[in-house]
Amino acid sequence: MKNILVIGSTGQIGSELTMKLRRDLPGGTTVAGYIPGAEPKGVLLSSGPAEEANVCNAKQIADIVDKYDIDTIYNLAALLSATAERLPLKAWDIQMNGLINILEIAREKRCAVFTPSSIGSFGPSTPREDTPQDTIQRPTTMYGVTKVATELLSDYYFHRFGVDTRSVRFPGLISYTTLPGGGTTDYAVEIYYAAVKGEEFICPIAPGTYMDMMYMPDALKAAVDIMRAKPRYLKHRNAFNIASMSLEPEEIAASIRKYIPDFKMRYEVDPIRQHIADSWPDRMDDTCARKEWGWSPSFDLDSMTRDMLEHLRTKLQ
Ligand code: AKB
Repeated sequence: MKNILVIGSTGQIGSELTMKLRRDLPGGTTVAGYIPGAEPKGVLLSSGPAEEANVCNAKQIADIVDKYDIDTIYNLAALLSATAERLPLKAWDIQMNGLINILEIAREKRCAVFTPSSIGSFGPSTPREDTPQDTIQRPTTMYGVTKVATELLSDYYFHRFGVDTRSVRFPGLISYTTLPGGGTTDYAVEIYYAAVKGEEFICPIAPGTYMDMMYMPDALKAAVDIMRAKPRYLKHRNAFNIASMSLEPEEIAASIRKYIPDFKMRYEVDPIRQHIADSWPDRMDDTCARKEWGWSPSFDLDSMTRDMLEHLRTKLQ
């Protein structure tokens, strides 16, 4: 992993992953791929090259791979779960037609590819507790359908053409740098912004709704470590369960109140997001990731809350 293209570099994951790769892997080039309207700014722009990289434009991506001698592609372009329910055909186009473009380029030009999967790749018939690595995947959302197909297609390209595809199933990701947009787990980020602004938080997800969540530094570590793992130890590839904490809204609110005692939250449940959340697991079993490439998260709820509040206080002051 030396010269890397991050497609979707200005999104929630991409904006931090691009910076981490530039910091942690000096000596190579990490190109920040973006689409018009979501151009990189500030340090993301000044710290390395940026190129327009629309996943649906195969020639554009192939030209970047040639220009920078790219060996690894992080394909982060996606519509998240709630937006994908509103725009299912667009989600299909980006997530599926985009993916096949990337896999074909990777096949021809010998690149490794990381395309994230998600807890959204599971559905209501999946075991909810300790969801196994290999289990029923019959999602009922377009987001989930594209994520299962992403896993299958990525495995297909590995077995059929030897393309080095690897991935993880991300939980809901909590971070302070770039807001997510259109996801079912977004509430777990927005709650911290409301707390720091001194606002009451209106929670769109019902109390008692457990979902896997993870703090961004752990998610970034996973995205890098899986691509650096020794291939001979990987029995699985697309995609590994990775878990860190299983949370419901009241628990996050209680953790925030340890630092902001008068924080207030009430519920206005969004039926679309709630329906999606109810179809996802409560807690994944990540034993395979731990065994096959040493996955281990660092943050728990309270250490994440402390760090989130500290950074957001600086950011929002
Ligand atoms: C979403 O809520 O859609 C995403 C995810 C869990 O994949 N954050």
